Amino acid sequence: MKDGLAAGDALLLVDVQNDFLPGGSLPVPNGNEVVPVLNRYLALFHAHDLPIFATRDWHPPDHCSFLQKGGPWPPHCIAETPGAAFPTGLELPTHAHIISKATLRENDAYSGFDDTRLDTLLRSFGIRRLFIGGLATEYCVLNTVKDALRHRYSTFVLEDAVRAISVADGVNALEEMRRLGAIPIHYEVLLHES
Ligand code: VGL
Ligand code: ZN
Repeated sequence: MKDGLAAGDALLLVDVQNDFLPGGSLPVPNGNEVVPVLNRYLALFHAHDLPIFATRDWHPPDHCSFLQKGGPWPPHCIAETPGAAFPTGLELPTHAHIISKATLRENDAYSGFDDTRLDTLLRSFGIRRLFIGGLATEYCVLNTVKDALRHRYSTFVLEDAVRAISVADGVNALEEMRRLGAIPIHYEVLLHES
């Protein structure tokens, strides 16, 4: 980050949902810690009048990724249930754009770009740089960042606002993101350049 926040920048939150927090059905260890940090990013982007996007895992009750269907995960983020909701402490502005993903029984999707209108929406807003944080580092954050780079967005990873299911896999995922061209950023640094 050299120039501070500007037109064409957007914040993208990935799957900050109750089921991925401690006490949820697929808890990310310390996943709750991203909430206050993301609130600061939300306030900063809001103060700069920059658009805010949030993906959410939004599965049917018999989704293919669930253990009873032969998938790898316990049932989680079932559409319209409290587990799929954003945590009450997350200060999403009312104008935030919500993108639901993996909504069909037969398909899973780790990336917010997978079978959604996200890319079209970002383009309609003239977004060129994406600032991405959320859960979990080595699954939906990693895959969303890879797709953002593939779609040629300048991509920043909010390293203080991501948490992994496995700490070691999270470290490797962040390394991979950097190797692919994603730029790591921390709130204090962004704040002082904005
Ligand atoms: C996720 C596992 C299953 C994620 C979603 O948001 O990282 N992980 N579904
Ligand atoms: Zn899922």
